[in-house]
Amino acid sequence: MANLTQFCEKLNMFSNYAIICHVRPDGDAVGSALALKLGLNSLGKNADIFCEDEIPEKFFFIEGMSEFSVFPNKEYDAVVSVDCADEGRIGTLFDFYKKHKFTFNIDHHVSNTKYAKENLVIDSASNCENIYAVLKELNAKIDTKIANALLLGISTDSGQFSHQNLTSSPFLVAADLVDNGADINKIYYENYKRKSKQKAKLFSLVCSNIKYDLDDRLAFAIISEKTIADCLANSDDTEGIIDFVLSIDCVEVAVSVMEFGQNRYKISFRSKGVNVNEIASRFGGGGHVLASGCMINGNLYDVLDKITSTVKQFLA
Ligand SMILES: [Mn+2]
Repeated sequence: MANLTQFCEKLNMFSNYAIICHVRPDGDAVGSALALKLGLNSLGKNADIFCEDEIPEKFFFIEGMSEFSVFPNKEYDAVVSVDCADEGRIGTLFDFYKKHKFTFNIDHHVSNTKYAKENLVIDSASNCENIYAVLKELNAKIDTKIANALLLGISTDSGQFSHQNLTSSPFLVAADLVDNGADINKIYYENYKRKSKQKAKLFSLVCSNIKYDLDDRLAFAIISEKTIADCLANSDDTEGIIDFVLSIDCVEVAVSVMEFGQNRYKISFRSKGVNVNEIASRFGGGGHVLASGCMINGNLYDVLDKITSTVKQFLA
C-alpha cells in the first residue's frame, strides 16, 4: 500500500512522540495507543500515551495500561492521534495536538475529517488492524504485550469477531497475534463475561421484570435508581442489559429506560433492523441505525407509552 509506506516513512523520522486516543476510551482506542507506543519503544524511540479521560478499570488486565497520562508536561517532536474520527474526539488535548508542526492521524472511521498533516485512514473493522499494519511496515517486532493490546482492540471493535460484513482481515491479524502470545480467552473473559456480584444481582432483578409490548416485538428493561442502589451497583453496571434483551428471539427493538433524576429517563435503543436512529431523533436524540439513545422527561408510564407508539410506526 503506497499510502501506508509513505505515511510510515514520515512517521519514522522522529524520536519522541506523544500519542493520543479519544475521549471516553474504548478497547480499540487504548489498544491502538498502547501498541503503537510499545512498537515505537522497541525501535529505540520514546513515546508517551495520553487520554483526556480515565482509562476504564476493565482494561487494566492488559500489561502497560497504567502508562496513560491525562496531560503532557514535556515537549515532543510529533503527535499521533489514534482511533479519532475528528478533532472533537481528541477532546481538550486538541489544543496541545494542534500546537505541533508534525501531526499524524491513524484511524479506521470512513467519516474521518483528515485533520492532521499526515493522515492514514483505512476502513478496517478496528483501528488496531491499522496499527498492526503500521508496526509491520516499521519492522517493529510484535511481542506478547503488543499482541495483547492489539487483540483487545480487534476483538472489541469487531464484537468478538461477530459483526456483520467482517472481512477476513481481523481474523488474519488475530491469528498472527495469537502466534505471538496474545491471550484471547483472557481478553474475552475480562471484557465480556466478568461481572461483579452487584452487577449480577442488578442484571437478574432488571431482567426478571422485562416488559413486552407490540406482540413481544418490543421489550423494555426498566432500571430505577432504587434498584441500582438496592444492588449496591452503579450506572456502569447496566452495561450489557439491553443486549441481553435484544437477544430474546421475538424481540425486534430493545429499549432500556434508566431513571436519571426525578421524572427524567435516559433511553437506549437497540434493534435487529428497525432504524432506531430515526426513533431516537423523534425525541431529540440519535446515534446509529441499530443503536441509539435519547433523554425523555415525564412519568414512567407516559415515557413507555410515547416510546411504544413511536416504535409501532416503525414496525412493519
Ligand atoms: Mn475504533
